[in-house]
Amino acid sequence: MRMTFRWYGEGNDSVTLEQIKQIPGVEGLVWALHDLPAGVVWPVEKIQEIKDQADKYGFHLDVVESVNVHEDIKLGLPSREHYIENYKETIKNLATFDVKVICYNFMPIFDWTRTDLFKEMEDGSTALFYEKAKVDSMNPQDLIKQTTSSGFTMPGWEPERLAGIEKSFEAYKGMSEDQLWDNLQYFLEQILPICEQHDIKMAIHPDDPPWSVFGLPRIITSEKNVERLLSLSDSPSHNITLCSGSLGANPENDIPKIIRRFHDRIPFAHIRNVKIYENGDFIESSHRTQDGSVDIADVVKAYHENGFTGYARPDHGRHIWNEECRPGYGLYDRALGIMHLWGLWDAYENVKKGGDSHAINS
Ligand code: CS2
Ligand code: MN
Repeated sequence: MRMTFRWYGEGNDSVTLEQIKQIPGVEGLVWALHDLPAGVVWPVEKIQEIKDQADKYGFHLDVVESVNVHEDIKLGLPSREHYIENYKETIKNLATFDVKVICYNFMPIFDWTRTDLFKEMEDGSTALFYEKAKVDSMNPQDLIKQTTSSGFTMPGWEPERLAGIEKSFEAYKGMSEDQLWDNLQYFLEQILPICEQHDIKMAIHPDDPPWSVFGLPRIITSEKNVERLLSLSDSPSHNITLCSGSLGANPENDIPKIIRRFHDRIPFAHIRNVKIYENGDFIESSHRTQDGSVDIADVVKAYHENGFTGYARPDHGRHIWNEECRPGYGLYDRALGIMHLWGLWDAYENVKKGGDSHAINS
């Protein structure tokens, strides 16, 4: 397991590289050019700037999250050709920096959806919260106003990106899940050969939450659909980012089982917990199994027993100790998450080596 940490870039993140460097076992940054809109080519000079910053701390940039897919590609419009060409150019540019994994998603219009970015928990910490009845009854414009009024935005919810939202909804009207699958397949058929040439793995992020919101089609939602996804292509470049918290918001998704089944197609693991309530609400709890609904100890076991050598990150965290940060992306709880994941990993490693505690260091 190769531990990484998501970083939004200088001036765009409350967490510094100096701080990340002090979290045990973090070897790389999960990064992106967050100021560029979906669909443009990522210029080499801009990638170089991040590379220079990462180099100072000895971090690799093997994993990009995300190169966002332009809406016209998801919609299957004729203009997708232009955006697919741009995507290919971006892949080639990333390859010159030795990038190994590109995370992306194929969710129409919205990235992850929550109703409360700072929901207070019993212990006084706050966390990202999803209230099902609210999403089911609210119109998306109101939700956008509410979640952006705090001064923070979630990635994918930037005001610029959401400006033309009514038009986007109009465009998706009547689109079936099968059409969205076709548009994903078309996109993959174009880009996977380029990825293969450059030894890059595409790793799609599951839908969050893993069900339809606001009547939009969503497809990366379940074990069955992960199977369908992976059957779209046998290319070694066609893979999944297994996000335990996204898929785990549906109690029918058995995350350790999904990992055991598809581990050789998971180059990138997002590991976090989520506590599900009976009415369909959920909150992002601490990483510990006992605090949420996903068996994180078994998630790590599933990776460990399959000799996972891919990249991992703690994904979101709660906001604790009065930290001011991007929703879900503070330093403290994600650092605690990393130590929890290492604790589990090292213990499984120790058991494998025969239970001699000194064996961990040998
Ligand atoms: C989120 C997403 O769960 C997550 O990892 O932070 O915004 C994620 O980065 C994208 O859906 C990946 O494209
Ligand atoms: Mn995730």
